[in-house]
Amino acid sequence: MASFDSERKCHVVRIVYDGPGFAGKTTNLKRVHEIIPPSRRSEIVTPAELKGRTMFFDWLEIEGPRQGGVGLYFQLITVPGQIERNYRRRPLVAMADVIVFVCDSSPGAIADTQRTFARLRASIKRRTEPVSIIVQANKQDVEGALSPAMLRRKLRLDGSIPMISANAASGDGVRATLNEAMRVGVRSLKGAELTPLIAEFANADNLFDHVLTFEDLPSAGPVDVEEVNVRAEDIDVEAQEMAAHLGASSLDALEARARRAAARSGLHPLEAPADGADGAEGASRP
Ligand SMILES: Nc1nc2c(ncn2[C@@H]2O[C@H](COP(=O)(O)OP(=O)(O)O)[C@@H](O)[C@H]2O)c(=O)[nH]1
Ligand SMILES: [Mg+2]
Repeated sequence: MASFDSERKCHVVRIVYDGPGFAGKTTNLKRVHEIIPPSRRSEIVTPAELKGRTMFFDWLEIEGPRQGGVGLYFQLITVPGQIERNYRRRPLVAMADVIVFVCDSSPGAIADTQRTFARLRASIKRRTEPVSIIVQANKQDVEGALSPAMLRRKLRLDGSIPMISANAASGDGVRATLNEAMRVGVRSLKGAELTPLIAEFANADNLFDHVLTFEDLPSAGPVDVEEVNVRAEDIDVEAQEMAAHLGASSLDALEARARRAAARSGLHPLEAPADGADGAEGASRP
């Protein structure tokens, strides 16, 4: 799913924060915005925020370390959590390269968290491509909060799914969650054929226009506005650490794929010299 943006000549990995309303998705983005230096992040864009609720999405772009000589950006996007906004949430989950599922660990919120996670499982089944999930056990500061181990049982997660304990309000666990999502996102660059970045997902403005088209569907329900504010954060993950997830040979492959994606788009082919074999080429996309 990872894309190549031929305008900026860079890879784009989309990290979508899903979870029930009030779990702390927007708070995660706000903290990220605080900890990432302005030179490496955008501002948070939250179209049509209403009384502090995310009506459509929050959006924040972070610059990551270059991969295989090509720039890398992470787009952080939160979804509206309320079930009535599911028609707005669905296209955002469908385009995710990585999903961070934010749990409200308060004892009274477990039913909502389970329901929302079931909805996520259903959305993932609809996808043609697999997606990695990271679960954040947020609001660990609340009295009687379910432990990460208990949440794992309640959500029936096997040990392969990373679970990160957090108090997003104070910032605890926000960076760890983001770092894990970025690591997984970089791994997703490794196997997949890169597709040219679809214009609808290129920036927050276009994404807003895209999500608005779902308002016209008969099943769309009443129009509401939820904003997503995502800011770039201070990324702790070093370039070498990122590269370690890929391996030197796949960095070359990555660059080669980026070049081909640029060529396919016919707009701005990369200026890097033409390469030879690309042994790590993934299967072609459907
Ligand atoms: N006690 C506590 N409150 C939190 C935490 N994270 C977020 N909140 C609060 O929960 C409320 C909902 O957060 P928000 O980020 O808007 O939730 P969203 O609907 O998932 O985007 C806000 O009042 C936050 O300040 C946390 O870890 N602990
Ligand atoms: Mg929100």
